[in-house]
Amino acid sequence: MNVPVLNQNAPTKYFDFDVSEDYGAPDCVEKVIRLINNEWPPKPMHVNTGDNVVITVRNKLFTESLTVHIHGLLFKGAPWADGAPHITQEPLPPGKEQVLSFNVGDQVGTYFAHAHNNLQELSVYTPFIVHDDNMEMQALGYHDERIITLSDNYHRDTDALMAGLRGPQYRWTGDAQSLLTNGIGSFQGPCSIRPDGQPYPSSWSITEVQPGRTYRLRIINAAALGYFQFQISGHRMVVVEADGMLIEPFEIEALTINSGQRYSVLLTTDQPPQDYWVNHQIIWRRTGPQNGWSLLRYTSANIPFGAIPVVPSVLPPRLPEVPDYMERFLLPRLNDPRGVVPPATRQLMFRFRSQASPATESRVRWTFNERDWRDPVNTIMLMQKLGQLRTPQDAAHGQVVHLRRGEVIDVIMQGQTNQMGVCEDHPIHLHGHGFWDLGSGPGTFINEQAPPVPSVAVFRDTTTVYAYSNLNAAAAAPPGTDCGWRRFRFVADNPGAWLLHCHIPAHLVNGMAAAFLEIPEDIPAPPSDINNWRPISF
Ligand SMILES: [Cu+2]
Repeated sequence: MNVPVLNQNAPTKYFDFDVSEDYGAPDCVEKVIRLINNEWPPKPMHVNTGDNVVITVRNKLFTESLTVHIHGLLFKGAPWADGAPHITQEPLPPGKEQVLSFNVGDQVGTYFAHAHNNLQELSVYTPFIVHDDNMEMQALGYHDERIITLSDNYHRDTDALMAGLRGPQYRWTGDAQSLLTNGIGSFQGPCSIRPDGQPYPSSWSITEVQPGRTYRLRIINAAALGYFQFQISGHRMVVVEADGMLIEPFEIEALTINSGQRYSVLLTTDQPPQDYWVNHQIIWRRTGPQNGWSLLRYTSANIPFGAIPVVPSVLPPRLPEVPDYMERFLLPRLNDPRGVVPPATRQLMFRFRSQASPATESRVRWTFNERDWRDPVNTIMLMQKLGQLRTPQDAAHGQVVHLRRGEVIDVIMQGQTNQMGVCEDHPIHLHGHGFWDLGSGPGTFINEQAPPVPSVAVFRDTTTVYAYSNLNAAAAAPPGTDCGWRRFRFVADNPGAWLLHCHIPAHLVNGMAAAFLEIPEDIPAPPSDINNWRPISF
């Protein structure tokens, strides 16, 4: 096995990542679910900064190919471990195993692993936490930590949803049926009884805390569609981390978090010992499930075993949907050099919208600069290595942009109305990089009229292009009308091929992506097993 990316002087953490399928009921309604290492909810993955990580991915699904991506990790020196399908590898077929090897470098914070092929990330995800010998614990003054993964759940299987999105008839996925916390939830009240008479194990996730302490809650949005407002009754939160970067702390009553984003908040358990409802609800969309409940339980509360809590009849009041509700507070910590924004050397504009295409194809495609991403016939990076990729554009139907070492790339994401003339919000994620998130605005981005670029900015990997106007309204503008824009900036310093895409999987599979082919001459040789996976039996 060729694993050149590991640091001989660092400890190595080994993980199995077996993905299989079974029947289960994450929200009390039975359906086909995917398991990680035979479990749902799966166990979080914990490593330390500087660790080597070796993950053996085994595809024990019956029909679907698989890739595993760790969202937010940079994979420096190990771009082949990124798990972007058809970009850094061909998807792993059923009955095969693959080893992902990389070093986490100096990254610290809250990340998550998820499957990345087709719509698999709807059902395969688990936290990936990078610890740092309690340095952040001491700096921030908390006693312990808890993970809260927010997601959504469709009763229809991902295969059926995929057929709708990519089949000639085009059927939008629609809203999820339930909102989950740490992989479980409740569609309509407590769980009913299984056909064999046993109760389903899920209803509401319970986060147990002791009184009189300060906890770091690592909050991950792994949803397919939901931009969430998250809050805990009776408690305020102090936000301290955004996508792995410590930020200047600020106190807030409710957090807003888009798909793919992570925040840490500090929570002080200074209230009377009892159960407190925790809620996440969908914002920036007019429809969707309203059952995003879980519990914060003080261990001293003496809740009788088996007691069934009564869900509040009303949701917490919805915040005003303004883009800068939280973003105006997001600033890097003073003296953190990572927050200093360098001048750009090159600007790239990505206009994106959805378009109806002829009925002989998938009827709706999302395009970046009029090009929709379709799976290239072979991996972009591998083709580059083999000398088969003469120009980046050879590889794909979509857009591949070549980046040279040291370029400072100013990216403008210009959102436009969809095929129905409606503006939507889109979480935008870049692989292989963090970026300085430089703000957003309504309408059309014009350089001369854009707000000045701040001298310091939060450095993260997932941001939002807001709808700004016309939110889910009846069509009021022709398709392709500018809705709003987002600006971010990054340095081309990580040789590899990196996906830039919408983190709504249903948009991604309909083409909403482009790729950067970055410093291709310095991309390391591929692992010896690339696209030649070892068989397993299961
Ligand atoms: Cu989108």
